[in-house]
Amino acid sequence: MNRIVLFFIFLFIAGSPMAQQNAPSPLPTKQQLAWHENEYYLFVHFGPNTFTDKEWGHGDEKEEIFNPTALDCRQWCRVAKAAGAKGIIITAKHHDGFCLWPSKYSTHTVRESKWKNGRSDVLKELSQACKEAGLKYGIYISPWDRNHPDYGTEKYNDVFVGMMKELFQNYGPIWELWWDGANGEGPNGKKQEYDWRRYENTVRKLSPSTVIFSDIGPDIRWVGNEKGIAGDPNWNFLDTSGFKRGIGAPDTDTLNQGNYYGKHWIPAECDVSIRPGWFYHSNEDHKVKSPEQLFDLYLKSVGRGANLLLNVPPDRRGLIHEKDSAALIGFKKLRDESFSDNLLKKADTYYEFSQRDFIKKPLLLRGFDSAAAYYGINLQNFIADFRRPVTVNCIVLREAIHLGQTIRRFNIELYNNDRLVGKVLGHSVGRKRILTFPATTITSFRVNLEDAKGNDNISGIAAYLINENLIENEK
Ligand code: FUL
Repeated sequence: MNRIVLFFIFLFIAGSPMAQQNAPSPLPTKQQLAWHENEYYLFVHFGPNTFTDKEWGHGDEKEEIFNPTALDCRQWCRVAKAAGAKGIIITAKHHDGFCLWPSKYSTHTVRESKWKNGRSDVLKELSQACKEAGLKYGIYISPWDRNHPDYGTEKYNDVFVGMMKELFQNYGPIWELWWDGANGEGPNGKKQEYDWRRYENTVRKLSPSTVIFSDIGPDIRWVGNEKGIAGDPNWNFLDTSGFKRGIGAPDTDTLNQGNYYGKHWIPAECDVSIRPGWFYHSNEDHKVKSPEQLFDLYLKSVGRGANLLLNVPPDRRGLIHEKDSAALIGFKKLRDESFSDNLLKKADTYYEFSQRDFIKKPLLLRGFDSAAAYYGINLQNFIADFRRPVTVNCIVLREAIHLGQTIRRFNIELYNNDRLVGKVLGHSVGRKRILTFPATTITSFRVNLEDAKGNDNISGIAAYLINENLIENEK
């Protein structure tokens, strides 16, 4: 066979589904693994838009309009803590270009505002408050800048890099950095050629432990919508080659579900606002999402293996509004009530053909709320025997994702004594999979693995009976 024919045969084999299946599956980095464990945290949109009732400021707003009357970042942190959120990500600079810190690269900052006579720095206050409260601190910075005179020229890339240096040098450690992919026109009508490679190198050099979010990572991907809903299935993998941030990004369905055979571990983060807008508008005070709506979003984000970034915009005082904090506390209460009593604690757990209690319960339960640092159990033929009738409507699984994400399809048979009384189907698992179904009285359940990419490893299983009204089951 001549070389050309051999080359084409190689190409054919390399591109075949079989070869893809045998390719090693990507694994998360240490930073990504830690990121997964912070499953839910707050987003804070704050800036001139808060005072002008806009969502996208034009960049020509006078600095003096930024004038919170009672700003208190400790209050934000108290609310975040009470709500069980693990951190706060703040819009250091939104599209209007206004900097919430006194950047030397701009004349459109808190320094030029009247607030505290220009001697103010929201980033510093929040970074301090997060440290005191033990919360993660993250920063959103929009490359798109509708104010900066250099925007649209090569010089602006220096400005953007310089700004990021200020952030990392003065306000670190920064846990997550959020790059918005939007690229509109600057004050002179020009669009910018973003030097993403340089931006990324800058961050990696200054702070290797920071995870970077954008449409396509490198560490965390956008989920493809602003409703807070991850795909079902949801893969932690994405192919990024040939794609760009913003307009050149993969289509939103792909971002929503990821690529099963994707080459990179780039998990999804679900960003959504507690109100219709990202910024505070008093006419939306009666449109704050209810605890039940937030719980539903939790099921569709964290419950599908993604993280939830919930936006709670401070008002013109610079405080989280009472309505929002009440909803957040209600949301926390619903999560606590729903997931406090793992019915599996009282069950025998084993594999078919194995001795009862072969699977040590601590193994199943210990990994549940902490990073799983050990080999998990397999899913196939896993049986939980409650030895008495119990009513359940929710089963939660965790994949040992430090070993990868492999489970593609499985089902759970529900038995009442020997009678099959229900069957629950599932696709991806990932960091956490919350399956809900109509309440069913059972004495045991059994899991069957239908398809997986490689060896499957489960690090936690739990069963609950949660308030029926919180569950919206697909019929
Ligand atoms: C988008 C922005 O245009 C919105 O204003 C908001 O900041 C959202 C989180 O990202 O791209």
